[in-house]
Amino acid sequence: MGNEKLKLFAVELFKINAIKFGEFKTKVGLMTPVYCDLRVIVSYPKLLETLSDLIVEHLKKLNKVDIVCGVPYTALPIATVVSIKTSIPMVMRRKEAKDYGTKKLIEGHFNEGDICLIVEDVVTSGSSILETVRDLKNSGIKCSDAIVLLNREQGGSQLLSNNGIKMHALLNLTELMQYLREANCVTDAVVDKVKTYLSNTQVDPNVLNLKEDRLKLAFSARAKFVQNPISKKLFEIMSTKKTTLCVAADITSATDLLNLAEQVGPHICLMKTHIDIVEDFHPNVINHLKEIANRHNFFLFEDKKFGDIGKTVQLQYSKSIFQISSWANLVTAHSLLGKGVLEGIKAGDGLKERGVFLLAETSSAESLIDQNYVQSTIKLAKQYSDIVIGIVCQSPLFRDEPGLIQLTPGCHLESVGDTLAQQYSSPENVVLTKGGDIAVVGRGITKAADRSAEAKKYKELLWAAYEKRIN
Ligand code: BMP
Repeated sequence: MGNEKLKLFAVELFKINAIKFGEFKTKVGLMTPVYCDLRVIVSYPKLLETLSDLIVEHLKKLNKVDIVCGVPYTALPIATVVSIKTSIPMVMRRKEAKDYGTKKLIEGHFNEGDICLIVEDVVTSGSSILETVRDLKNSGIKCSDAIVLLNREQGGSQLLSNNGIKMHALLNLTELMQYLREANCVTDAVVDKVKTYLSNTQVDPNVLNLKEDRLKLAFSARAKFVQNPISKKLFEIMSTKKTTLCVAADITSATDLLNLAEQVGPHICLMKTHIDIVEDFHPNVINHLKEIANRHNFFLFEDKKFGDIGKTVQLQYSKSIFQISSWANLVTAHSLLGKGVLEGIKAGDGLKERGVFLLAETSSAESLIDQNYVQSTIKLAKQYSDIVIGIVCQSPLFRDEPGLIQLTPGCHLESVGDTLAQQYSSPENVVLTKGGDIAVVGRGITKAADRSAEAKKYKELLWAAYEKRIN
């Protein structure tokens, strides 16, 4: 791999605008004076071939590899050409979280223990490579080396090496700047600007940690990612009681509500209420419920689905005959009106330790929620991670947030739905296909002849599916 070849290649990249200078915003929101985006290379087959040749030359110096994998998406075509030129088979990593469970994470044929070479265009922190490595490793593939075109020299190499990956960069940013200067593509001022930027923006590799896949982690390990004390305690309850069952106590009689709490208490982590459907409600009911919840070690969770302006939510949460904030550690909220709802809950009087499950998707058929709404809900949840402890949804929308809990309603062993648009899945489906951490079961338990036995059955099925998932 001669420097001349690389130098010519660097100039070509500059000419096709794959390397730009100015003021750009990076993926993590920081400003940078240099931006490298090799997505355009697919429009220049000759350059794509040159890059692949440079990678192949380097690849020959490494130990034998069985397969190659490009980090999606930019490096996919690069890896494809490398694969064709070397006859080394390729695999592809799926990036879409939604496909988890229904589709494989890694496409292509491979054997357990195969050694995979990672191909990437540009490395800043190294976290994109690590996400790909994580999925490859979860599929039984070994990874130890990554060939990359450009190392931006911002801590990526160290992070990768901390995680057992040796990075082989064809170019680093300092060399690139030198080549472009020599070819008169940039001025001394630009070179200096990039130099200053580099020395000011070193990422500490010790603070960079790859977020682990929620679906593969034990609850006990996930507890360390959260700050909210209720969330921490909920993970603890789930681990120690070995239960991910939330009973939906949609009961209209106060006595029956308390009966249900006694019957299912030993088997649940959460009791979800719609307290405003209790026809003979009296504040004393709450005292009894609190005592039962304490004794059986579960949390009370009012499914109010707050969705008004912040001030109204604050009043609905703390006032009224139900005084939700005085007894329910957890509540649900809609994200439709944005942050005001969460601010309203935070501003309410009542229990200090409180948390919210934000509704992103529903089990009700033909809801009006679209993908934009779903993604904005997840974003809001991340912004309010002090109060939002989880998401109510029907698919694994957030795999890289191990601290967030997925609550999935619509779980029933026998029925497929009701006459009012409710849709059901089996406990195994909820956990393994839909990615649910906690499953909400209402009528599947409340209508059973022996509610206690039925709750135990659901608890055990859900727990077995969870163990299968993390193993
Ligand atoms: P059941 O299992 O009996 O269908 O009860 C489901 C419970 O979960 C109800 O209390 C309902 O309000 C709630 N729920 C749901 O069914 N789907 C959702 O998308 C969100 C919910 O809160």
